[in-house]
Amino acid sequence: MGAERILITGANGQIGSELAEALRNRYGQDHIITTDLRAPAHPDAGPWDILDVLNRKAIEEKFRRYRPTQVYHLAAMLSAVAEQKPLAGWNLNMNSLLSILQASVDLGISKVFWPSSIGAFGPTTPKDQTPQITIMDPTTVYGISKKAGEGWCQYYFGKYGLDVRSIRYPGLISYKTKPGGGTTDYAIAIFHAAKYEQHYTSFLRADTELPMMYMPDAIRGTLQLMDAPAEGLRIRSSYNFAGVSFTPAGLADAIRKFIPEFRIDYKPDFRQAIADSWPHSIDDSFAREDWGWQAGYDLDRMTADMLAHI
Ligand code: NAD
Ligand code: AKB
Repeated sequence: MGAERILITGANGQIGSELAEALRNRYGQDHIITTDLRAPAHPDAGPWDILDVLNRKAIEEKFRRYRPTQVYHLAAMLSAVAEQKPLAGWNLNMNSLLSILQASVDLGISKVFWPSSIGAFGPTTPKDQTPQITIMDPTTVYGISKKAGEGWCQYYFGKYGLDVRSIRYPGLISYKTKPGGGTTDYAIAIFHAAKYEQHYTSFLRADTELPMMYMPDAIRGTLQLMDAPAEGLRIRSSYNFAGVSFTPAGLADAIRKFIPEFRIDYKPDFRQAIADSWPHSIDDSFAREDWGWQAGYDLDRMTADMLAHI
């Protein structure tokens, strides 16, 4: 295990900051190199470097310098921000992935992780228990980039044998790092507002059901997929991955079990249309069968833990 060297891009973000901590606990501090556009919040946590993933030469230079055995490519623009600047979103999400995939082949990286999203699905995708293999007609630039990215991952596996693995994350909920501008971010902001103001105005309607997951489950599942024997992985585009599905009204009810005076009202904005195009719940039976995935947190357990830590 100690021989692994892992480089993470976009490591200062919501997922990267917790993934880096988990990987450092497992492989040792010096075996994980975190990279991003800026210095990390905790520069003493382990080796870090500046890497702009839009700079292909810089990617190659860092791969040569650190000789990683695995790369987690997390740098991206999330759904709500990308809708504000679609071409920049496409450029970052697509071109960085292509550079990482090609540099990994050229420089002999043995394993790559890249996250897709429930955003890769669209309005005519079956909404309940969305199957692994189904209609994918995303209407956001974020979703278009995730769907195309899945195709490229599958292509690099098939053509070059690159061991690239991927998960379609649902909306991730965490308290350690702020989210980066997604449609599911209400489900984090609501906890801060509930605890400190006892009131929250949701930018999604009360009945907007979306697939979500608590970060500790997401990190555990990601490491589980990366540990799985390659020959058992039937999916090389991206695995469906389910935690818990709920609506803003349902989450407010769960919070009221701990903060009875909490109030919520609703002022939907442009993010409503994005949420309306996404599934309600996910069938993750391929992940369960291929690498033993099982979510640990339900809504009440997650709510209790979030409120205890915020
Ligand atoms: P985030 O926005 O919190 O973090 C992204 C990081 O990328 C930031 O630290 C940012 O500084 C960095 N970055 C931006 N442009 C860069 C560049 N040119 N070069 C290097 N770094 C750059 O995102 P996140 O929530 O941690 O998401 C990570 C990945 O997981 C993304 O691919 C995202 O689409 C995917 N994902 C996230 C969620 C979620 O709910 N958080 C759900 C599904 C998929
Ligand atoms: C977003 O809302 O953009 C992300 C995601 C589900 O991909 N949280």
